[in-house]
Amino acid sequence: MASFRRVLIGLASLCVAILCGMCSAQELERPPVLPPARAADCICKPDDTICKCEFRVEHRLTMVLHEERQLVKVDGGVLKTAIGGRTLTPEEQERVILADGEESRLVIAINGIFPGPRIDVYENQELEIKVVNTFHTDSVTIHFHGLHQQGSPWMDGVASVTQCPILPGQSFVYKFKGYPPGTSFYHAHIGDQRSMGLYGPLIVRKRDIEPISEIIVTLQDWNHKMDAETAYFRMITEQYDFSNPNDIKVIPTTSSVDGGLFSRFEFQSGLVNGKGRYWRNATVYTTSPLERFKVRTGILYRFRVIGAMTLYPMRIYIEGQALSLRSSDCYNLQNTAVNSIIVHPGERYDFIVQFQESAQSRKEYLLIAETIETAESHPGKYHAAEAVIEILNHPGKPSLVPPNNKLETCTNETDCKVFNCPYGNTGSPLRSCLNYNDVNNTDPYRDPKKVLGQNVDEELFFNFAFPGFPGNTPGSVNGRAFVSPPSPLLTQSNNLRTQCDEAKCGKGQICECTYIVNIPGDSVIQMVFTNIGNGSGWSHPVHLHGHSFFVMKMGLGTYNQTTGRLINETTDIYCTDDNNFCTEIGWRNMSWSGGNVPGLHSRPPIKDTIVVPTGGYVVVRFVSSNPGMWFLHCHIDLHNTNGMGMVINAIPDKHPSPPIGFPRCGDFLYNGENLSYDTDVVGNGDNLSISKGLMAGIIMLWFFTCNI
Ligand SMILES: *[C@@H]1O[C@H](CO)[C@@H](O)[C@H](O)[C@H]1NC(C)=O
Ligand SMILES: *[C@@H]1O[C@H](CO)[C@@H](O)[C@H](O)[C@H]1NC(C)=O
Ligand SMILES: *[C@@H]1O[C@H](CO)[C@@H](O)[C@H](O)[C@H]1NC(C)=O
Ligand SMILES: *[C@@H]1O[C@H](CO)[C@@H](O)[C@H](O)[C@H]1NC(C)=O
Ligand SMILES: *[C@@H]1O[C@H](CO)[C@@H](O)[C@H](O)[C@H]1NC(C)=O
Ligand SMILES: *[C@@H]1O[C@H](CO)[C@@H](O)[C@H](O)[C@H]1NC(C)=O
Ligand SMILES: *[C@@H]1O[C@H](CO)[C@@H](O)[C@H](O)[C@H]1NC(C)=O
Ligand SMILES: *[C@@H]1O[C@H](CO)[C@@H](O)[C@H](O)[C@H]1NC(C)=O
Ligand SMILES: *[C@@H]1O[C@H](CO)[C@@H](O)[C@H](O)[C@H]1NC(C)=O
Ligand SMILES: [Cu+2]
Repeated sequence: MASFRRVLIGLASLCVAILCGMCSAQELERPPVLPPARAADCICKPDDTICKCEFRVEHRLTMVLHEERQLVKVDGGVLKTAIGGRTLTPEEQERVILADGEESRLVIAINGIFPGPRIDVYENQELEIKVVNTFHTDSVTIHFHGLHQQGSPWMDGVASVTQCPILPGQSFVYKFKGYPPGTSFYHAHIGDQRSMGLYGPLIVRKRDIEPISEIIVTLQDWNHKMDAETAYFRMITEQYDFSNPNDIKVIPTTSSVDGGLFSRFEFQSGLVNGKGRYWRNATVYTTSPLERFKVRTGILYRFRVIGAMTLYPMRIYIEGQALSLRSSDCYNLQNTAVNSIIVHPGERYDFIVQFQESAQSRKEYLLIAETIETAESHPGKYHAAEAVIEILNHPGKPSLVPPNNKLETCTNETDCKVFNCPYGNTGSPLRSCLNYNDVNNTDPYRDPKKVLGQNVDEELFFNFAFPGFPGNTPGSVNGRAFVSPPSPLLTQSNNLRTQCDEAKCGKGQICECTYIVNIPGDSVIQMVFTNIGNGSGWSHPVHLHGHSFFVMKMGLGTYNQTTGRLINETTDIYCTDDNNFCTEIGWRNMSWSGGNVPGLHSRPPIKDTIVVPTGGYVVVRFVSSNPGMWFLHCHIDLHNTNGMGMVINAIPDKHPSPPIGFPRCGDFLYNGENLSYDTDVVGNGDNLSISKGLMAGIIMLWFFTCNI
């Protein structure tokens, strides 16, 4: 036995020696990714058959040295100990969770960092992420946003839909394939934990793509006072400005240029990769250090921008630079030169920038992601996330407190192009709008042929809004506010007791239930997402799990051409009920039914998250081929937890079986000697055989050795 083990170890180290040689060679060729990988990150090697990482989910405080238990303050862009005022060493600075440097606020960290570690995986590579919940009270789940989970629907991470919440003290291994390739992210999928920092980048790489330097930008809106539950209740009630005790004021809801509203989650600071500064008013800001990307002129940089915001869409641009749009949500778009891109919560954008040396060039440029709230709706405030781009080969010293010149060279004659407006026009001659009707898909990996044409197999309408009688206007889809089941729908659907009751739901009624719609396999599914009727008017980026869909058409209302304000909602859709709750809707022109919609895109872009314009609609299509229970919801967590979500049960008769021992959970309704719930045994998935176990051990050993 002992000798057998020695042979094994010998074999393993031989493997390690050979493979490590290979992986370091690969590493040399790979151009840099900024920010550089840290020990906490999960960086897979191209040849790993299984890539294993551990994610310890924990609470941390901002502005402390965690190990030393010392409070930290910021002073003129420099971090110092709060008591004693000693300047931190670079190593200490790295360890401080900053956010906006205001207060010492509770956040969620993974492996000690905020936002969570970067996952860097290769296309179709197997990932095993062991999530360890070290919280005292809260449960967690993690959703890998944008990944299809084909064949592994139970790894989708939606609490009560695809799995039981992971309880404090428990671990759960997420095992799935890295697909599709592109820029994605992972985030909490229970309650509003994402707003506390439970998210991180997830990059799926093609093995053969032309190498290019990369800059990863995660965007977050930040409130340094509210935890997740407080934010939820502030949205439902009101929020107040207590700064002057003699004059307590309600903080009003802000809006975009079309009059579209944003819920009450007061924006205080924007964060790029967890760092930002708090603009006390439009001119005075705190000096907390920003994320800093060190670049060189003449080199192409691929920016991978991830919309991890809780609520606010942000328009991203780089001072004085043109952006070449390349992809969104993992799929390629025809190269389009734009000046800025509006990123909605849940969306991702890749664009390319090349910095040039010229007479006007500077040592530093700011990357700015400004919310799309109008100036009038938040007077005296500036709401933006910022990061510094430092040109290494330009003379001069970097600044500790970079100024914000908000340099954008738009004129009436050469207006700036804004991509992905959720409305018709910007209300300014300086900027013009492009949306998904105006860009073409150039992704060679998915052929749109099957979804083109004037016929579909299934046609579904989903209205995302807050309709209802005053006092009862929950977030809902088709008037149905989502109720979480006691057990995961995917694996313990027998326990569901809150099915939608057609007598209480539907035409002109508001109900609370677990809304599930079945779709068949091998079919062209058309979904029409709307944001209309009583309870419309709020921004909703809609995200479908398990799929990427073709965006066939974006339909808008009518706008004032001068001010950009919405005048009327779209007239293409007809609401059947007298209350205008739009719980049952259809095309006004009946001849559009069955897929015969005029103005469909001939080269439709592919997305998994799309904003539904206020007063408008989006037509999407996909071929149904991924059995499972897939959540379809507004990606603003606060709206989703308020009920704006539902489940697409894809190909119900083809659901695969979960792995053996997959966790089960549910109510306990005391019923004497009788069992009140189903006892069917689940699982006939993979049995871990000995040879597989040994192989995994060897791979793990290799992985860890290579990482040192
Ligand atoms: C911003 O705040 C500073 C300091 O409180 C004050 O001096 C300044 O007048 C304010 N500016 C505006 C535009 O309100
Ligand atoms: C740009 O157009 C707006 C509105 O048409 C006008 O008010 C403004 O004066 C123009 N600015 C310039 C520099 O021409
Ligand atoms: C998109 O493709 C269509 C059809 O090939 C073409 O007519 C159109 O000009 C393209 N749009 C852009 C913005 O290139
Ligand atoms: C929604 O409809 C209800 C019932 O007709 C009405 O009382 C309420 O004022 C409407 N709300 C809006 C925002 O139109
Ligand atoms: C558009 O807004 C302008 C400015 O408020 C107003 O004068 C004009 O009448 C509006 N146009 C329409 C069609 O409502
Ligand atoms: C807006 O819709 C109303 C009701 O359908 C209609 O009477 C009005 O003419 C529309 N206004 C515009 C500017 O389209
Ligand atoms: C209904 O739609 C069809 C197809 O687009 C069109 O030809 C027809 O004119 C429309 N009817 C009305 C009343 O708008
Ligand atoms: C238990 O089940 C038996 C048989 O179905 C039934 O007669 C009995 O009433 C049940 N007991 C309770 C406490 O529900
Ligand atoms: C798993 O292992 C059990 C016990 O060894 C065996 O009976 C069963 O057939 C195996 N299942 C599969 C899917 O291999
Ligand atoms: Cu929403």
